Amino acid sequence: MWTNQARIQRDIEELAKFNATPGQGLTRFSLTAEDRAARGYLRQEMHNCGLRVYEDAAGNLVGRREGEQADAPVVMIGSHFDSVKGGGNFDGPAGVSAALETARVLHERDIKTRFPIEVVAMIEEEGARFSASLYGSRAMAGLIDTAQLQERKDAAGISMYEALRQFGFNPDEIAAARRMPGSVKAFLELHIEQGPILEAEGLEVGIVQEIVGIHDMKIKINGRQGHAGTIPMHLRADALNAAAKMIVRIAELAVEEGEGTVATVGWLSVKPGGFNIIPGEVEFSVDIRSGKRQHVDNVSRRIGEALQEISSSTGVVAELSSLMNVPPVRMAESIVDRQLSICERLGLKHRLMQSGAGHDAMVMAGVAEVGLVFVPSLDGRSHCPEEWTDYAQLQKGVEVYLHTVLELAEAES
Ligand code: HGY
Ligand code: MN
Ligand code: MN
Repeated sequence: MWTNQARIQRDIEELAKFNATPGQGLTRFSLTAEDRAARGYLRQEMHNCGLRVYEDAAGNLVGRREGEQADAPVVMIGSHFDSVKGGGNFDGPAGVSAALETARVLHERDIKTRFPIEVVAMIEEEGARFSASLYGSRAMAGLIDTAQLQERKDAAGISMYEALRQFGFNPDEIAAARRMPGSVKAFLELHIEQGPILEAEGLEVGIVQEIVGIHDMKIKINGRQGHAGTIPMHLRADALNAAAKMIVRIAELAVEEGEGTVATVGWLSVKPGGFNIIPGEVEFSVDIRSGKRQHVDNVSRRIGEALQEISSSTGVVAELSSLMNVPPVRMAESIVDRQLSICERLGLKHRLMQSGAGHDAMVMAGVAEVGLVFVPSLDGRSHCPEEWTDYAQLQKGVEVYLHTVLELAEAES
């Protein structure tokens, strides 16, 4: 193998140290002290393998390696380094390490490539702090503006605009993060599967053909706060009771839609939150996904209809806001074919598959040809402290990734 398993393992273990909740999974939100510490490690590793390091206007960290052909479009490789709350050590960092390790191999073997290569560590892919998922890649695709940065706030009410400024970036220059059409030859990502298929089928590598469409929304239910003992049931506008009816209905709508459509309510907040107070205000998230855009659209529409029915029958006022809506995306056939032949050549057991998880690659597909390589997840688990991929397994995926990059960047033979 060209890659070095110990270096890959060190990346994962070092990045795992930059964690706001040690002992309770990994929490590394964007533009925090943990982000800054991780950035410091990545910057040093990029520098050590000869990359010119810079940060783009969105706050993504980039290491650039020049190619032989001046002004040629870049082969961009990487993933995200922010995490969910209490997540695992591999979701994102596995892909950042794969890109770093690729750059290390190019450096130590002094391999020239026709096209320049950029190693990218994206921020706010999870949207765990600002509810702005796939932010780093959406900024590169020119889909983020200052109004959105001011609108998206964290739990403490700090806007992404303010957080970027406090971190040292200038949010008013966000448009400069956009990669112009034709400036990126390809975007290649390695990621853990986060599901059970590769492990269940005893396979080593997944070659992703398509990523499901995702519609993320937030629903706010405004009821009438009151005393839990004095208001008769028929006179209440109980925000939590209405939200509960809605949440049950959302799951039913996904099942009714069928063909693998999923819908998840991941977080919920209740105000004021007292055992003897009728809740006045509830907010919760909704995440709808399907390989077919029509299913996502149907469930989204039916959620709006159900919200109206439940509101009128319970006397609450509901507000639905759409946070992000990305259609299903197919990876570039040419890259998929290339990856399949590399797996054959390396003798790795592999299969084509769909990704139920969202990735920056789905947004970068609007900018360049994209490819996505999966490695197995232990027990199919992710977004939890139990998330794990054996380092030997991860290295096999990185080998496929490296050779795909060598071909896409037209490395000298
Ligand atoms: O939500 C996702 O699928 C990804 O983990 N951001
Ligand atoms: Mn991820
Ligand atoms: Mn994730």
